[in-house]
Amino acid sequence: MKNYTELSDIKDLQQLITEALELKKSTSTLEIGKGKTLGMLFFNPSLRTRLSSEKAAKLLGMEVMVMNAGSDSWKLEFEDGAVMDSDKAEHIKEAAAVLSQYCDIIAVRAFPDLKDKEKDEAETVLNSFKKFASVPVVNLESATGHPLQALTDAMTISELNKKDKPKVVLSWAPHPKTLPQSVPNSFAEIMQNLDVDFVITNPEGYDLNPKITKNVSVIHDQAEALKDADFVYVKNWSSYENYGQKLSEDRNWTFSAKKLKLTNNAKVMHCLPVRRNMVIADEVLDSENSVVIQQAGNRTFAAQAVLKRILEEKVQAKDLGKNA
Ligand code: SN0
Repeated sequence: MKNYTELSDIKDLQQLITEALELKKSTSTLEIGKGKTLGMLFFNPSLRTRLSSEKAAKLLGMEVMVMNAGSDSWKLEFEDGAVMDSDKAEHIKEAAAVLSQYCDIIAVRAFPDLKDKEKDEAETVLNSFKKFASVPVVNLESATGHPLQALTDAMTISELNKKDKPKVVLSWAPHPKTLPQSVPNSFAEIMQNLDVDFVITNPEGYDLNPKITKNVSVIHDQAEALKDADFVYVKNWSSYENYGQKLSEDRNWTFSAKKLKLTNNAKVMHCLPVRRNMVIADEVLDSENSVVIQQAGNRTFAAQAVLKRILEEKVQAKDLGKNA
């Protein structure tokens, strides 16, 4: 694996999931990352992604450097040819090249602005790091995807599943803010690569990008969609059609005990942070059905599997005498 910026960077999903589950059982720190540094840049807040990635890197023997790029560093300019007379003091060309001398892997979190669909879909921040860094780049949630979360989700479903082909439902929920489509996009993408019966349910106007959902059935009647579900992934996202807008805060979509009763005693998932009693009711989050804590725990091992793959590829490339 050269970079991990999108799910298509994974060539063997089942094998990577197996490896992540094996890493979870292992108690030893590996040597492969010794003398190597992971640099993480956050343009947005984080709890799990930051700490699980740091832990994953350390379990591989790596050193870790973290920076809140939005507040601690110089403001970065991404536009080619810009006359830099604004508040942006440093161009990504220098920043990425310099960081590449300090770090062996650069990981970046950069949410969408949710104002201009084309601009967000261009993934300027992530792609600029890919373009101007000379070391591998990892996506810690970008404008359109959260592949580390999706790998964790797939790992958690594999770990808990007892059926040949479980029914998995991605269920929209109300939220006071407008949130990215990144988490549901990546979840929808990875579910299409697993042997599951996958359904999405959301109110009208909240259909995700059809290029991502492809042939997945989208059911606007939540009760119908939840029938016989073995896993329910609850998540809010802002409208894709009316880009970045909040069209509804309909509490009828909150995932409550009543909704849970419609399922096959489903395991309930969420990437966290979760707004209690808005997205998921206390009675569900505090029940045996909720697996959100186990899911968050798995973030470490999904990240560890990915970082390990990247380091292995670097070692291989070096052995072959290539400039890795
Ligand atoms: C982010 C999102 O993409 O939905 C990160 C999830 C991993 N979530 C939020 O920004 C939630 C913020 C809030 O105020 O609840």
